[in-house]
Amino acid sequence: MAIWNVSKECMPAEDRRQLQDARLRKLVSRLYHHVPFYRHQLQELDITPGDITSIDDISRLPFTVKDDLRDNYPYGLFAAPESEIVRLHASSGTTGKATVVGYTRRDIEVWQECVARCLTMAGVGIGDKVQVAYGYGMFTGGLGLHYGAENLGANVIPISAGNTRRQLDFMVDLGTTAIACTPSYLAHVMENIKENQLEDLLKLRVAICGGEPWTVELRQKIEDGLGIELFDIYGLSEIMGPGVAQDCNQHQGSHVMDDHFYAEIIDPDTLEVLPDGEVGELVLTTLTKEGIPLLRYRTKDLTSITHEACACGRTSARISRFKGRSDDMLIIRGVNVFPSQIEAALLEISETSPHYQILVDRVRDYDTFEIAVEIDANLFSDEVSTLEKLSRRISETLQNAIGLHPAVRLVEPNTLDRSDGKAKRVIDKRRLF
Ligand code: DLL
Repeated sequence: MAIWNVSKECMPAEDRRQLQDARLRKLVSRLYHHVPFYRHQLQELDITPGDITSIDDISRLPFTVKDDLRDNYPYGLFAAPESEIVRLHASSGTTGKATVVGYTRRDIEVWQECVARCLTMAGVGIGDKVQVAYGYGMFTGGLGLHYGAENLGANVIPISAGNTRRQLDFMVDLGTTAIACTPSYLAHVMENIKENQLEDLLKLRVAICGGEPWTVELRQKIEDGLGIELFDIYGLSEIMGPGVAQDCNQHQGSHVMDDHFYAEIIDPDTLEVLPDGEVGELVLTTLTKEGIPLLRYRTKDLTSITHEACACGRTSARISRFKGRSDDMLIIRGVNVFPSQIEAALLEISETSPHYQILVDRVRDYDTFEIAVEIDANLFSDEVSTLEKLSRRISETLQNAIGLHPAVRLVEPNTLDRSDGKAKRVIDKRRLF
């Protein structure tokens, strides 16, 4: 079985630092000369590229937030000319517009390498059959895992998300040894495997799960239920996609690919950098990206970091299991959703009022998603079919806006709780952390 050369992940701390120093210098110079947004920011701070000499200088550099990508939509933060961009992906923005990211050929190579390194950490290699059940398309999950697994030399089964019956047929017939999908989808797949008594027909050994928060309890339940080992892969499209970090077989935190992504933890209120072990917001700088490199991107994901070497021999920084987010983004069935997107979509429908509630729960490890909307009391005297049509229209509008079909419940005015005068927009009953 081919294993990715782990020398990069095991390099001595001093060598790693030197690499990061050199890469940060090059990055700042690239941004200063190619991205007006960053040039203005650096000029305002009175920083020229020559002032940044080592990775320790990173704390002098400005932060980037998701809204900066939205404000410069779609190409404003690109540092490479259009002719060098070979792929575009997108994820949810906080309002109507998505966040668009672009990759040069070199960026795709680095991404493949990072995912191949993650798969190697999970013991996957040549001869393995990797069923990629993340969605393909603008979401980075499917293609990210696909190219990484192919780069490693594994057999890729590019089935994409959904259609569980077909997933099971191929899993059995093709002898899938590794599956890559969201943990909640894997829980659903497990139920189906059990219902159809397929356990003895499977060759499944490992699962590469991520894209949404999940608990150690869910991991344990699936590991016990299927007799396989689960790995926790992390990433976000603004930085690259899956493969920014993953846990090894020690499962003591996720190794950050920190020859490519420099990780810091900050206090989200004071923006001070926190020491190892303290929980705060993960901030990532893309040290080698060409298409859309970002300085100190605030991920809003809450975790802590350690720089202690791991028992597996890797010396890269490790981040602990995520403890939540510092913003209001929900991840429902693996899809990122901002309440502001839902509000903007509802406001397009004249019959709805601005009073709504988003209810999310998890039933048998699967997310349920309902929107309750107050509508004009007079509408309730209309025929039932009118209300059904309105519900359908709301659900379709939301499907277009956020990519998910919620159940819609139409309620009379003043039904939804507004205690303290503040609307409680989101009721999330899932226990994710
Ligand atoms: O979810 C990339 C990805 C795909 C990662 C497949 C892993 C597997 P986005 O759609 O931009 O990218 O969403 C990124 O998802 O900021 C986290 O809040 C959350 N997230 C991703 N992986 C994990 C994980 C992809 N392993 C956002 N644990 C991130 C907890 C995760 N949260």
